[in-house]
Order: sequence, then structure tokens, then C-alpha cells
Amino acid sequence: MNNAKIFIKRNTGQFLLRLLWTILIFFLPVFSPESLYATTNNASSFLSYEIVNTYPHDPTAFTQGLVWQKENLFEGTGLYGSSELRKTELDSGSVLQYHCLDNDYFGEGITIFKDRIYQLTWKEQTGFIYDLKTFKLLDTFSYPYEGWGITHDGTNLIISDGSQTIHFVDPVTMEEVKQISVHYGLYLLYNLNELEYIKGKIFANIWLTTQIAIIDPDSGEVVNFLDLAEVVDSVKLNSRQAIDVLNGIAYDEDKERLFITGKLWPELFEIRIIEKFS
Ligand SMILES: [Ca+2]
Repeated sequence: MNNAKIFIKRNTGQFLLRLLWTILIFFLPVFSPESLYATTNNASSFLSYEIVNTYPHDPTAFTQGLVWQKENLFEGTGLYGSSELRKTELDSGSVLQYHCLDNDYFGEGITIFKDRIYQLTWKEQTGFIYDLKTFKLLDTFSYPYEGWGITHDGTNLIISDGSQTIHFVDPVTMEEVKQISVHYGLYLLYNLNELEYIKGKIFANIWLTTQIAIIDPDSGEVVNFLDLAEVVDSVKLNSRQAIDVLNGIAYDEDKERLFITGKLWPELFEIRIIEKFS
């Protein structure tokens, strides 16, 4: 067989596979927050964890993005009129540096890539790029979907839009490189929110649940879940005010510390996953 025939055969095969996957996705059932528990009621999917430390967190921060960088946490907060980019001190929860967004922007996820902070906005289809040290606005970018969470894998930005789709975007050209459909078995997983790329997997808060999905970035398959229901319940019990959902995942690669918090939570937790995730 000559090279041209091999090329056509390969591409026809790839096309048919993609067509089959597209058709399959159309018929896949969808997770609702309520059905998530029933559907994922498989103990082996859930990883056990322990709380290692508890730190104060500003209870007025509507946390949309959380990142660890060297010695500090960086946080993106939401709501129209009170959206900010912040650098905070772990031990005290104090805000060391901040930048306020204009009132017509609802801040969403943040990530730090090569000394630049990328921040999404919810429905404004506008992202901001800041200098890591000064928070000076360097550039803006746009995208044709809602902005929810953002992280990166060292090469591409990884963005969630509230659906089951995760977009991989070139951090320089801001062109989409690829996208994956997140699923657990035959179930699509919607409402993917704050993200963090940890040891080759994407951790994603699932909006309106107490769960974090751990996703294979190549296939979109959820390999494990973390269920933070006990942490959420304890924060609800101890908080003087109404809290919002679990949201915010940051990872300190040097010390292998995993931080989680939520919107309007007075506390931030360092947790340690006891088992090795797949
Ligand atoms: Ca994060």
C-alpha cells in the first residue's frame, strides 16, 4: 500500500472514531448534583483524605479562583461590584495586595503562568492578564463561552465554562488547542468550576456539590472523586454567616500541600489525600 492510501485510511479511521464519539456524547446521560451521589455511589471511586491544617479565610471573599505561588496564596473573587484579584498570607488570611475589577465584571478563576496572572470573568467573555508582582494590567483576551475555572499544565491554559467541556488554550496566541468532554463512565459531568492541575490530573470543583472530580486530561474520564461533605458541614456549623459552595483548589508543589476553601467561607483547609489517585 502506498503512503497516500495509508494516509487516507488513517484519516478515515480517525474521522469515523470522532464521528462515533460525537454521536455517543449526544446520547450520554447527564449528571445533576442530585444524581451525582446516586450514580457515583461506588466506594472505590472516592479517595479518603485527612485535614492537616486549618487557616483563616476572609468570609467576604466570594472565592472563584485559588492558586499557590512560592510563599503565598492568590485568590480571584467574584460578584459584580466586589470582584478582586488578591494576594493573601496563608497563616493570617490577611490580604497583602489587591486589584479591584470594574463593577461590570464578575471575576472568576485565576492561574499563574510564567509570572503572569490570568483571570477570567463570568459572562463578559473577557480575560485579564496581570504582572505577577505589581498586578499591573498587561493585556486582555476574549473567549466565546462563559468563564468559570482556569489552571494550566505547563504548556496550555485549561479552562472550564460551566458545562462538561474543558478547553485547552495556547497562553500566547489564546487559540484553542483542543477540548475534552468530562465524563464518569457513560455519564457526562456538568457544572465544572474551579480547577487545579495536580500531578498530571485536573482537579475540578463540581458546582452545587461537595465533590471534586479528578480528571484524566487526555480522555476526559473522571478517575476519582473527593467528597468534602464533612468539611462543608463543619464549616456550615461553625460559621456565623451563611456560606456558599465549596470552591477553590490550590496546590503547593514544593511541599505537596493541597488547599481547599469555599465562597464566603471563614476557613481554608490543607488536606492530604491518603490514597494514591489513579
Ligand atoms: Ca485553582
